[in-house]
Amino acid sequence: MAENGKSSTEKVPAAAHPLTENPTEIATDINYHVKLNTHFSPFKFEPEQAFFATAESVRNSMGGHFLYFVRDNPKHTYYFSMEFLQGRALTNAIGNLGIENAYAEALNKLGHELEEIVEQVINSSKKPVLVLNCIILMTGNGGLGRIASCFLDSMATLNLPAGGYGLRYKYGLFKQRNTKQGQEEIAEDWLEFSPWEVVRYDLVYPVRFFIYAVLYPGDATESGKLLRLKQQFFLCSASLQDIISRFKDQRGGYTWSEFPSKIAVQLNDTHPTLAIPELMCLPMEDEGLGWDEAWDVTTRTIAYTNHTVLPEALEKWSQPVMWKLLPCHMEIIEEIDIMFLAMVKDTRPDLEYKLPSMCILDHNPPKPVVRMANLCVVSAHTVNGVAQLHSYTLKAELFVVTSLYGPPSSKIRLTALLGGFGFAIQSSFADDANFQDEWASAKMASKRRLASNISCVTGESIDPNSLYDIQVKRIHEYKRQLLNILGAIDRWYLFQNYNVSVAEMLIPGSELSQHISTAGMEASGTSNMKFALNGCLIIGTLDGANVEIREEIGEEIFFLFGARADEVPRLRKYQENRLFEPDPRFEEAKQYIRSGAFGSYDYKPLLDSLEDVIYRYFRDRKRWLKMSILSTVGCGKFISDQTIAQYAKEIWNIQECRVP
Ligand code: CR1
Repeated sequence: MAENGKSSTEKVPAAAHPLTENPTEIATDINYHVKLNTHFSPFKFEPEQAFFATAESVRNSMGGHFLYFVRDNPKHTYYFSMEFLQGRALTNAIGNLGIENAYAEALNKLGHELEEIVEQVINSSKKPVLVLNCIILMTGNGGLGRIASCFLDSMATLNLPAGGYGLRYKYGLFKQRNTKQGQEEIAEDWLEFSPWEVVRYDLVYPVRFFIYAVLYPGDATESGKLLRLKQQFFLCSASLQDIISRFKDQRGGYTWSEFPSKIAVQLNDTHPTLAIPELMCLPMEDEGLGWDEAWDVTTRTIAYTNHTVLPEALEKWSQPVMWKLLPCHMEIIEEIDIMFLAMVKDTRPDLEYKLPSMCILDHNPPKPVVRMANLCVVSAHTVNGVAQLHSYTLKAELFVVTSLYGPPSSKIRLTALLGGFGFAIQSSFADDANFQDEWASAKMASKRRLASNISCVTGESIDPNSLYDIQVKRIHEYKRQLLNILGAIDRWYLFQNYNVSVAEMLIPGSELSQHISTAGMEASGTSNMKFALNGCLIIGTLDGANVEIREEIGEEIFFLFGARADEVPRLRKYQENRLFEPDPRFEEAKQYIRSGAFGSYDYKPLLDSLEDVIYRYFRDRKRWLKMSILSTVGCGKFISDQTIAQYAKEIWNIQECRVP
């Protein structure tokens, strides 16, 4: 008997149930897992045990799904990513399977609350820092890893023969807190408590290095860089060996030339680029495949998604380091570069002047580097950006020469995260008074939930009738948090530790959200889609996916801000020549900061009179609600299921494969 008086029932049922929706049967099944679980003492049934047993019950009931692709041997897609930003696996799984209510009821029968037990999980998250006036600043990437996880969910939803490969980091997560000494990051040993892992003892592949303890080892030190490179190679090599071994195991034997008709590999940004030379190297070394054949297999298998145009974010590896660590792979990369240069000179002499920026190996002293994005662009059969404007920039400015290979697909979009609302709404509902009332009360419930959480975390109480105006982004100058902070100087709050679970509460609870990056800099943005989908109005620049969101939902319900991408260069010049007169409120806000009211901040130039418009709209409740409803209605195209269906058709050439 546990201290809290809860105990498991005495009978051990005979077996687990496949995907039942009957609460009584589920309760029996959970009990079965409590009894047979070797991780906890059998007499306890506290929230930890309940969580573990529930997760195992759900996991086992999904077991059959893992096997069904083996039989038909269809073409598979493998998504390679150095990051997967998962939310709560249990809530996610039962939500997606539509068995949330059944499990909640079953747990009730056993004396537990579903909401309470899911709190047991350490929430997979990236590294948040601080929220000022609901501006949440994160370090590290958010979108890239979150997309990877959403994509896996969508692959499952769409019954696609597809999966992901990533690393099992020991310390994948960082809790972040602010102390008087500054920001502190604590590594979280998240693996301690994961009922979702299944170890496959029979699958072991030799990879030359394995020192991979931390997600983003400090890039500042050489050893940190080396470790990161080793992690990347480890991911690529082990994953490809696994894929190749499955390919060879197929019935009826194999020939290498049919590999690309059985396998598609998608590289999530350049982090897994070493998959390119590794896919050349493995069959050439192990099976004596010739260069031409290996190149053909590789280029027909690999596709690449670019996530950024910022020069400092485009990965480059030191040539000497690569030669030391991966000499054979460097030989292959060098050969690909030579081939590429010759091909451009041969077929497009008019583009030869672009080669210094397009070639893979940049030999310029003192730091000769390998440009990973260029290697991907040269070798992948399809390259895509993550929003229309971004794909256009890639083609027009960054990778001009790639148009040799046909245009990169330009219509790839991302993710969505539904918090409070269903999706079967039509625009005709937007004016319906009853529907507006329901909408308002759903929003109010989400705002109260968020307010109560903020109050727990910070002790601050927030009036649920106020306008909830949110900006959540990793810290970067182009995202212009400083601009927002200056604009927010006379209105403010505090929050911490942003992660997927916080997002699930924060986004539905928001009414206005800031996406004000300098136009042309944000490849896509992903939270903009989630906010808009949840009926939160966007104030934003014509940048990344904002452009398409505005197009979809209608320009009259998007608060447009700032200059267009094509105006930015002129404005920069203008500012350089000191011809630019900032709004006097910039000066006032800066004065206020200098007075020491917020500690010692550094800053840059403020939201304009747009805010007056926003507050006027917000006070007109009917108008605001209508805009909020229309925002959700217009966001259908940003659901990740749509994106993945498009990838499956246009890039991977794979088909749905239904569970019998
Ligand atoms: C981009 O900055 C985009 C995400 C997901 C980021 C952001 O605009 O929404 O990718 N890029 O596509 C990135 O993390 C390493 O590059």
